[in-house]
Amino acid sequence: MRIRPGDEDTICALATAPGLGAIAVVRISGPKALACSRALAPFLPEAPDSHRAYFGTLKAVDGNATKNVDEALVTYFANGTSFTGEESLEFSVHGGDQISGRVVEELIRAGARIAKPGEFTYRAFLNDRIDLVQAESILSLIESRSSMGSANALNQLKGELSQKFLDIEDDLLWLGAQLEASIDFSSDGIELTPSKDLLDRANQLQTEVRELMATYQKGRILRDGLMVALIGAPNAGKSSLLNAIVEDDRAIVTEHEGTTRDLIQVETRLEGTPVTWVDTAGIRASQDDVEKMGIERSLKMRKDADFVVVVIDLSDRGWRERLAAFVRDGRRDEWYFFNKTDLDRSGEWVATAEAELEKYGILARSVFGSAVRGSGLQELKEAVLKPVREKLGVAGGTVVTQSRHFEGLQKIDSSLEKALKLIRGDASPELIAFELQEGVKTVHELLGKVFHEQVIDRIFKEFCLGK
Ligand SMILES: Nc1nc2c(ncn2[C@@H]2O[C@H](COP(=O)(O)OP(=O)(O)O)[C@@H](O)[C@H]2O)c(=O)[nH]1
Ligand SMILES: [Mg+2]
Repeated sequence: MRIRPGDEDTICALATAPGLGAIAVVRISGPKALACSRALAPFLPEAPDSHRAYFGTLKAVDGNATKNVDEALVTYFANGTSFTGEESLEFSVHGGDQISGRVVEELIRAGARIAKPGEFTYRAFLNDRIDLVQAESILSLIESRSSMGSANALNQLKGELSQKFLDIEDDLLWLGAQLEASIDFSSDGIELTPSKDLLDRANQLQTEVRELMATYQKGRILRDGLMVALIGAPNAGKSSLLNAIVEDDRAIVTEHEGTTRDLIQVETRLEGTPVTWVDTAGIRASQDDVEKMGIERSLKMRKDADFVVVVIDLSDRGWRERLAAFVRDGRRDEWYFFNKTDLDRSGEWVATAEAELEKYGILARSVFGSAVRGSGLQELKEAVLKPVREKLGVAGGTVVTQSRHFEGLQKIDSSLEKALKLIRGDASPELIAFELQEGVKTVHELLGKVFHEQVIDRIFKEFCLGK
């Protein structure tokens, strides 16, 4: 199928990562794929078998002479049977950029052009091999950073999420048809008597749309992982805690206040989920400009992070006042790490503190420990993981990971909301039908059934070359 200029060209590119490797794969796709390939791979028959690999020597003309380029395994895919839906071939050659670069050059000389980023996937979309949602899943699959993330992307590629969108479209169309059926062409004009069934189904659909929207947070964690911020007063031991957790000397630790001035981020994995720990500048009133900017970043991080740990130094005489201030200004889901328990000679710190924490109702969100001794770390990691486990639940189920899909669902939800209001308010059927139609349109945009040049460009631009 051809929509834009260049869509009918034969395209080629290196499909594997550039650099050293045992083999490199060059892919070519389009109406002239075989003709271009045979210029370089004369051992290919005029009518090769689809999905069959042919082995032979690649040859290139160099002045008057013909030179051997490499020995290669060339796989042929007939028109209509390949990933792109077009005639395609894959050249598996020896790795390194030299030979694969030469193959690409020769294919271009024979009439192909270099593919744009994501253009192979774009072709698959153009030729109806996949819809837009599936195309996006390919990118997620390549970029996924956890096994759960890649499993989810694979489900999306198989069409699980697309099917959900199609189901929504079906329901919207059903509602539209019911609506028409409930129009009463009486003598005094058009009257609408919506059946209870219509309202029920519309409500039910809205619930389903919202349930799907609710998976987005889980989807975001699958995709991006979790951001955990360590905040607190200067010298509470935030940097020491970071170093102890990631088991590496990443942040500078000194006995001087105001040592950490910028955010320090270290990524780890907890049960396969990427977790980024962020050490921050200690929060206090400061005259120093640089420190003040650092503190602003700490405060922003305290708002934006998925999980906040307030570090309190229990050896500090003023810890009660500090705690009171942090509880007062903080989010209600923050956790507290009471640090430096190794300095407790009386053995009474924890018990005394517990009574105090009970007053604030934060005992269940508190961990006692010592960054220096490494105690309490496991308990803290468990605390971080608990909401992840809850949100991720048991693996499986359709999950929305892309903001584009989430925004589409939001639009559908608001169309439904308007339609429901109109139905209840006895509005004219055309107005209701219009809102339902808007919902259907959004589904079409999501799946790429309507061609939005900017949307398409934005999606495929994200891909790497050769995909
Ligand atoms: N005894 C003891 N000292 C600690 C502990 N954690 C941090 N410190 C010390 O407290 C001081 C400040 O630590 P640092 O990690 O730089 O605190 P930050 O300002 O919150 O980042 C340093 O001298 C650390 O060695 C701990 O668990 N026990
Ligand atoms: Mg620090």
